[in-house]
Amino acid sequence: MKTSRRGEIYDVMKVREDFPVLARKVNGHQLVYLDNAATSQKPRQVIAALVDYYERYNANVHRGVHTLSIEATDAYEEARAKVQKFINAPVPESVIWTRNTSESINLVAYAYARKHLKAGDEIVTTVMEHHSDLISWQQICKELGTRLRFIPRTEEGLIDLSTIDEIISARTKLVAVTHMSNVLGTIVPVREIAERAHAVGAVILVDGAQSVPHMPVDVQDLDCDFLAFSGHKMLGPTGIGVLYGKPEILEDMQPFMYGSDMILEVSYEGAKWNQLPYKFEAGTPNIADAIATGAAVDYLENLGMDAVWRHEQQLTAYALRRFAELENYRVVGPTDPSLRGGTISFTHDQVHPHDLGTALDRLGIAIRTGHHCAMPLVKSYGHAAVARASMYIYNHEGEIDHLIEGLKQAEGYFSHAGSRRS
Ligand code: C6P
Repeated sequence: MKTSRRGEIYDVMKVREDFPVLARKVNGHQLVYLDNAATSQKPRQVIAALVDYYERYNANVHRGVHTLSIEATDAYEEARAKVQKFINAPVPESVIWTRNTSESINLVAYAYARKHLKAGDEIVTTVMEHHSDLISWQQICKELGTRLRFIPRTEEGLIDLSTIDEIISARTKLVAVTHMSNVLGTIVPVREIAERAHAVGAVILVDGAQSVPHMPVDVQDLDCDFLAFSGHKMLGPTGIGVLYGKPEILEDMQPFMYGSDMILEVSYEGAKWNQLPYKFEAGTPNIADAIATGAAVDYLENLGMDAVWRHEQQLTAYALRRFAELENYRVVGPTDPSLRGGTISFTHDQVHPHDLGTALDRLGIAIRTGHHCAMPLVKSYGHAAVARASMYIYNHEGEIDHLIEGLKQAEGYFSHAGSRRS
């Protein structure tokens, strides 16, 4: 692993040069972008891959015999192979392009759960899921008469496995858990949960929206049956996501959507489905964004996912130390940096998170405030909203210092102005 002159794992300043937007000024200040859990910024290499496709070989895939179509098809399938390698999937056919994590989870809910679950069965999730990995299962339960059960959290915000053998039982048919909480930063012990799920004959879906961009994720090592994630949180474009599935499970599933490319043969009476992964990719796919996601994977592989993760862990440890210096701010979630990622939610004893977010924006610092699409979790801490700073490969300690100074300023301003919204 390479270490830069400043003792960083890779040269963050050099990496920053690849991200045009990071040179921007916002409200007269140098942009400090700490909203990476919502979406990451994009390097020139990813933007160039998009431009290159549209300028040189824009064509539909899997349909043409002309040069442009063949080039587009090759690039589209190469990107799939890059993703396959990135998550160590056994075969490229196990990687399905979707629109985002939400669609990937919905695909499993529609095409797997509806076929394999029935009234009386149980679905198990955790209390720290994003709405995408909660509402789909609530709806399936309403429709099929299945029961939704929750793995609890500890006071500190870690997953509590003490009752796992009771929660995941012979009635459990599907387990759906996040790999890293988008609110608490908590890393969920997915491998242990997968072992328990498989011991009772259930399948496990992992929501990797917040883990795949930040740490090495190996689907064979985790032994998950499904993994869902989004391109836009890992340097790629919006509108593209991935569903990994074990090939034998995908084979046994019905298509999620119907149309062109997902069929082998059609008559007026019926149709025969195409092979994997095309069975799940109806219609003209998001070709440009898939190819650009391949470029994003190249970028991350070039840094090395071990290096990316170590960089973020160091930065998280630094940020948590700096937060601990603040008297009236409270971190919501685990404070041990080895148990969490670089997504740090926090509150102030008096100042509303939205006011903090607005005050920081005046200083060019972008954070997110609200319930972060995990309303029940945020509410369980007694809050309607929290502020959240989330880091990525290009953030550095100097930016954390700006954040902390900004928070001190905001506190001073609002204490005088008397902000006490609930
Ligand atoms: N969380 C956040 O600011 P989509 O929007 O489909 O790409 O990803 C959904 C999703 C699913 N699971 C987790 C753990 C997530 O964090 C997200 C997206 C963003 O926290 C936008 S709400």
